[in-house]
Amino acid sequence: MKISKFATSIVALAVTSVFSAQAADDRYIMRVDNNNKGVVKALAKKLGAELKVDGNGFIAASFSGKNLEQVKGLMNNPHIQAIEEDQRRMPLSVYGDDAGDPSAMQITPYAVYQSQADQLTFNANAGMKVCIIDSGLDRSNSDFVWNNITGDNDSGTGNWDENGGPHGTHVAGTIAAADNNVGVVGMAPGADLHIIKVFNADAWGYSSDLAHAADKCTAAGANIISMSLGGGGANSTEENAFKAFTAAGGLVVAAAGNDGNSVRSYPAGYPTVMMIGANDGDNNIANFSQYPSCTITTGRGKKATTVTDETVCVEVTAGGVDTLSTYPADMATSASMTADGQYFASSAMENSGSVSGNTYYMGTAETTDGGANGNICVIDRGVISFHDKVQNCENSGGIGAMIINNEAGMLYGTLGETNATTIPAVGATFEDRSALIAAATADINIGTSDYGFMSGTSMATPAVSGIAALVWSNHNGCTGTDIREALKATAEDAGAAGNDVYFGAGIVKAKAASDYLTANGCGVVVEPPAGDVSLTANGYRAKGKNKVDLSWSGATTASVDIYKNGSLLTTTTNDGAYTDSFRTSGTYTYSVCDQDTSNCSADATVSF
Ligand SMILES: [Ca+2]
Ligand SMILES: [Ca+2]
Repeated sequence: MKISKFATSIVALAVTSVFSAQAADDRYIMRVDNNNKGVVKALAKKLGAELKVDGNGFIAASFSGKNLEQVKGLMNNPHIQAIEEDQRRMPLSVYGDDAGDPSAMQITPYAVYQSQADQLTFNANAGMKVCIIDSGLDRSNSDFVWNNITGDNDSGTGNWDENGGPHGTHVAGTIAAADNNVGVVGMAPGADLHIIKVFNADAWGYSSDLAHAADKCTAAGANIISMSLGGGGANSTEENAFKAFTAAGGLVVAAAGNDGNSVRSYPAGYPTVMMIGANDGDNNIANFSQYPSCTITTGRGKKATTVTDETVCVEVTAGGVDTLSTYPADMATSASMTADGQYFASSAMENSGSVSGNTYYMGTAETTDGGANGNICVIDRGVISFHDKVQNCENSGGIGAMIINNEAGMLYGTLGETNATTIPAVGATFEDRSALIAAATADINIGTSDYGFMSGTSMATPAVSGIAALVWSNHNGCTGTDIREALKATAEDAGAAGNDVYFGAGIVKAKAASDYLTANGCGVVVEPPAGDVSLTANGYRAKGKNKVDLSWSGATTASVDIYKNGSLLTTTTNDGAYTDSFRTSGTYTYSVCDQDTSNCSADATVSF
């Protein structure tokens, strides 16, 4: 089996900010046929309105000091189909990165806040060590406590502290970037790391590499193995390596995969490995996060049996969309932008450089405009290409350009394949539009950086590994399985109510998990929530009879109810096994339930 790194995108973009622009008041939307828009626009202007948006089938304008009824009275025109208030729309991000430039200050990524990692202190004396199997950790990044980091060289991939692409360095920063005054901060800042490089620029390895790597993690004394990688197909040698690591008290964490489908990836799909999905800053699932079912079917056709097992699907999620972390030096492209001295979110479009100056609002920049000379052009998206807008700015003497989105969110774009422009150009969010247009001065900076963004379950996985190290460092008498159970027991439910295939138990919460262990101690046998009884049914013939061996786990009552084809077959001791015996042929469906409850296993079916 080939194993691949999981990263959906290496996004070269900016320092994200959470400033929200103040929407202009007294704004109204008028619906009007495009054919008659000119008449209505002229009338509005004549009445002192300021045109805000010239849309398809509508215009938006501000009428200073006028309420809706007054505007309806003024704009009493047969071409206008409707007039309504232009409601404010604010950015909805629940969690955001700090605003700022990570080369100049320390930025806390949103996932740290979302997972409560900022509410718990990493205990460096507990000796927690995370073994990262990836593409190496590049020594050129200074945001690590390098004395706490070891690694293994591999003849096939080269030195562990030289990058085989930025992936492994990004992953390592999410776990353990130092809490200093620069860059980012990891979930378990400064934690001991052991780096095993199994990928290089070709970006894949094999199951045998992982089995061998797991042994190296053990030899290095690691508590946690973190794998932002995977591929199709189970492999018993590989599975046994992770089983042994877990049995010895460790925790193994791996990515669900980024294909946005229900395929089960390995190693994440092995029961001893904790599978991690990715969510965004708004507690939504990432559209790329894989969601395999929690059931396993064995046997074929009539002999097929199905078992529910919550360790073969996503167990928890963490932030993994637009995750800011460490890069090998200068390997990331970044943009930063300020307006009137405050940081605003931006994305790098094209052309490196650093400019500062006065701003000039160019509208949609469809022609050159002498007002832009010597200034930074503030431009609305729409009508013509990004490239032509920047070209018109530059041809007008403009020194830099910001193009503002015309729909919610950040404008990510490039200037096309034949870029004839040279001035730095960035994208900006629609939410910041008013503030950016109102600003008198701006700075735009596009350059290389030691910090950048990636998205993937690869980014959520080290977040959980780091959170596990953080929680575990405060409860170091626990086993890895105790930590895994505590993270699941205290995850915040998201998506569909209760456990679901996208989120598993939900979004991990470090403080809640630590409090849970403080309250309950290690070694707590977690009572499975409803629906967690698992059942296998094995059918065979013996002594002229059809026999079905049922075996189950997860039931919590002293006796269990066994149902056959929807009817109660028997109530028997909860000892995990029962054999049914009969002579008739046909298809038989079994389930096992906590006695007198509806907490039941999934159906298991046998045919004779
Ligand atoms: Ca730092
Ligand atoms: Ca849920």
